[in-house]
Amino acid sequence: MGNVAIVRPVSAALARCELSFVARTPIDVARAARQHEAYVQALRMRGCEVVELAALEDYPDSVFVEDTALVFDELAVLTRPGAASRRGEVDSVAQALARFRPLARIEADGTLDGGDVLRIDRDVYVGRSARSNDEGIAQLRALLATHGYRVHALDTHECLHLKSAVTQVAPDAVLVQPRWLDPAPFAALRVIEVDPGEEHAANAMRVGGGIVYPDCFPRTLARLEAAGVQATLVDVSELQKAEGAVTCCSLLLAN
Ligand code: CIR
Repeated sequence: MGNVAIVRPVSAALARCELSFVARTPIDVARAARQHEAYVQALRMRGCEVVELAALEDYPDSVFVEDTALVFDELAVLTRPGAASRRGEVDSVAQALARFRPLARIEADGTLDGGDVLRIDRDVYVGRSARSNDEGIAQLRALLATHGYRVHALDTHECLHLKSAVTQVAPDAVLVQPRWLDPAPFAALRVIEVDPGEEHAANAMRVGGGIVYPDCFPRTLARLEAAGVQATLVDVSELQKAEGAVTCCSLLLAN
């Protein structure tokens, strides 16, 4: 069984991205594009077949494809992103996903960003955030109920998305930023906390039996390695200035 990763190149307009909890600093878009290419290469090294969508130059945040859809084994759910500036990113993702899955869609007035959704087996954790509202979460719950998934809404604090605060790093382990999320719902798993000095370190992308992980969190990396997690490191510093990280640049499908 392999993985397909759907990605999209960096928009030339990246510097006009949405920002919520990160201060705006100059972004070197050419460097961001090179970092994205290296990230895509890291996905290939971890065994992914990569499907690259056409660039959407008029959508500054369009490299962050994770927010536009949720992919399950049985179906894909197109989101209605919480930021109005991002809603036009969804249709081209729909075209690409239609090859792989039956499609469903979050409808107005629901909002949902893929970055707020963490699936662990049949449990689907959804951040109730500025981007994902109760209506969007209720629609997702209804869509997934017939497929046997349990949807749990979780409150996050001071971060953009649920997956800014927690990601899965092994079948039995999550990586958590406890300042932004109460880890109690994950007590049945091993909970690895980020190093307190590495605020944004909780976003890891689990793929190919290990993780793709930013190269700028050495102390949290040491904790992950001590827990037996194998990491492929990437420099995503320019994408981090756009409040992105590693999960947000892919839609991952198991096939
Ligand atoms: C935004 O605010 O929508 C983008 N600047 C960053 C989105 C990052 N997405 C993610 O982590 N899933």
